[in-house]
Amino acid sequence: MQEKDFETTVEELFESHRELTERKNEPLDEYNGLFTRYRYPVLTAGHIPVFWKYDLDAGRNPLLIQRFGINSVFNAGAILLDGKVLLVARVEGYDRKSFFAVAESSDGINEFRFWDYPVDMPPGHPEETNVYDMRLTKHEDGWIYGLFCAERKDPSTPAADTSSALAACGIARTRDMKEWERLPDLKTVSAQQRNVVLHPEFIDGKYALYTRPQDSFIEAGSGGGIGWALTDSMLSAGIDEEKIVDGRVYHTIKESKNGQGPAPIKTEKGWLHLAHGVRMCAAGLRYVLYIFMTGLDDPSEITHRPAGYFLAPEGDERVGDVSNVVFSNGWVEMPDGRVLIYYGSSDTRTHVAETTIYRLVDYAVNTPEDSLASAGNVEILNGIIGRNMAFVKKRG
Ligand code: M1P
Repeated sequence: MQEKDFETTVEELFESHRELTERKNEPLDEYNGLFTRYRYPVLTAGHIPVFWKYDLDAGRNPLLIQRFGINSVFNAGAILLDGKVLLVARVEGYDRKSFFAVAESSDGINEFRFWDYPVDMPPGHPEETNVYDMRLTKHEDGWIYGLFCAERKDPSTPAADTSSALAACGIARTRDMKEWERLPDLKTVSAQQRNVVLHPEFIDGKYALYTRPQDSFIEAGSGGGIGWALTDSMLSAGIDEEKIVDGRVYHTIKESKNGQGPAPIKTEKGWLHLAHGVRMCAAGLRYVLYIFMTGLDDPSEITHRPAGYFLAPEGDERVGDVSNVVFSNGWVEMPDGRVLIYYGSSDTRTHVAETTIYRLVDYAVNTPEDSLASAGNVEILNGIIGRNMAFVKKRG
């Protein structure tokens, strides 16, 4: 490549990156009363700065070859800080390793831009291989905590087994999202943990965690479900007991496994929770998002369980590295009552959906529960139809 070509290509790369990050997002005109999807993902591999991927020195990289490929940007933790929405994205390289990187937007919908450097997160264990899916919690103790999955090769398996992994809950804290202090991983009696989330308030003077105990890396096994546990300290967090607050249920959207999404949001009617549910089908695992509400007095007690899913993969969202998946570990309550839900689709990209606290609470409180059988659900449906018939007849 000639030097002129090198410079031209560099300029083109920066220009197409600028066009992508500055593209105005548009709400989609599809009504369901629950949320509004947006046309474009807010973060993709294309949003990664050019200067992360290429060595931009013509002497060192005369062929302008990409030196650090990024495969996907998904499953982002979210926080509103100093008027900006910050996403801590799971960025996965061509090398299959994930790391965290902060992207910032003024309105939470448009123009997310990555900070110059990814998060500098020290490993919590010498063998730690992969970290992902950070949940951010502004805790009443004044710190912002990031809890995430920290994964390494399962030491109990033979060396020839190069796919069995061990998942633990990594913990870090920060005040400004820039300097992170890595704390010891959560000590737990369960064999593995993923999807652990810190509750924002103290409960009986202790830190409260939503957990997801599991027997093995993929399968929930005899564990599974969203658990609840208390720990005295986050500096050496440990739990002896977990109670399952939202278990797996036969023939539902969470029959294979489930997990708490972001930290719950406090409302007048209770704590609002977003979670993912997983079921098995001929196409493999299908991940959807659902909502539930827990009590203000006892955030480990479910008070409302609207039936089925809240948001499921649609259209382009259905296809990616791990197809048929939506996953959320970040949402933000805006000062005007809007809630911006960030969700990854098919382990590839990050989207936003917009709703309000008011709608989410109405949905949680007034949507019928699953009766857990076809006949019972038809009875529920007949009730809705019956109550609507006078209106339908009058309308003609
Ligand atoms: O591949 C789908 C999801 O699988 C895992 O979620 P869970 O622990 O509930 O099975 C995570 O690896 C998640 O990041 C991923 O999106």
